[in-house]
Amino acid sequence: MTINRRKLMTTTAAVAVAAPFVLRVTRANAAEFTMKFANNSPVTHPLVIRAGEAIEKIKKETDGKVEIQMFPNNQLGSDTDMLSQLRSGAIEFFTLSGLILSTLVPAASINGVGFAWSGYDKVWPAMDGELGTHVRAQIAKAGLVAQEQMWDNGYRQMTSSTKPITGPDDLKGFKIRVPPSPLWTSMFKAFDASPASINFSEVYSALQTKVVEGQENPLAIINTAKLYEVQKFLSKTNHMWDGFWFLANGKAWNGIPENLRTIISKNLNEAGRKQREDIFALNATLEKELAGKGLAFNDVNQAAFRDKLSAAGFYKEWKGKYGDEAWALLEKYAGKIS
Ligand code: X2X
Repeated sequence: MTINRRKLMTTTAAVAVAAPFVLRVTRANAAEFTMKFANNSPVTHPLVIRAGEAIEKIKKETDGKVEIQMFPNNQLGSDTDMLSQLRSGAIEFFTLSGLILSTLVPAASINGVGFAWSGYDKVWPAMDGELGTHVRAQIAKAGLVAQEQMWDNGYRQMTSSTKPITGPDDLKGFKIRVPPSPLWTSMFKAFDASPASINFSEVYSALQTKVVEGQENPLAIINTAKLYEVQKFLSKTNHMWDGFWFLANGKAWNGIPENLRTIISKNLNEAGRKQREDIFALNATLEKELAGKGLAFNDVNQAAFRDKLSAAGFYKEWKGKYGDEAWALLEKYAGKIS
């Protein structure tokens, strides 16, 4: 699959190089805006599949004026690299976890506060409502544009190659990979674990070579990135909810005429809503599938983890960082957090 996709990308690049010669004779169909969309997601992940559909529709509905080339699976580098590329305008679009975006826009990690969300019935109204609006306003201040609808990454689960995580005590000294984001590091430090910030592009090999014992990710990522090949245990901690903002370089975005922007946004948001449904459906089937692939599942008592975070002052610290106003928005949707 990866090889095919790479071949496809090579072909696309070759076509793009040859395009100027073609354009002389088919001027009417020439794309006016050829843009790049990069992401970290495996090619079989619903994000890549639904974005691919949106890209086709955008091309059709703009009569070929807008052509978006997708570079999935960290083909253009790590999340950290791609965020730089987005800011410089080397790429126009990028899907990024709000938690990693927080390295640039601190408010953007707020949806990832540990054990905040009891279910999607709370998450989506928040992110489609005032909490999302608050974060998007902060993103705009950094010169980036976030589409209205966030895409789902999912509820995150802990995996390990050494032992199952059955309660917070199992995290003591546990060498765990976390994405580059202060909230992640802070939370696992509060558990007395030993977190290492590693971009997703390096996670499989970090687990394979045992640089770290474990990692945490939603089921759809664990499956599509084949992390079950290098992990033995999966603890259903549901410790954070994480989603992807569909980001654009602000300058590039504002350079697109409004009528075309409307078509792009409509299709991206529509695809995002479908992608949310895909992830939701996968959550119902993936436990069985991953168990079949050799992962041993266990449940946990979430309250024990939350109590440990409270005792470590984690919630107090992050409430202070986000500020009372943002925290009140989080609690308005998620319920009281302490
Ligand atoms: O880096 C990760 O673990 C991932 C794939 O979940 C994110 O994009 C945050």
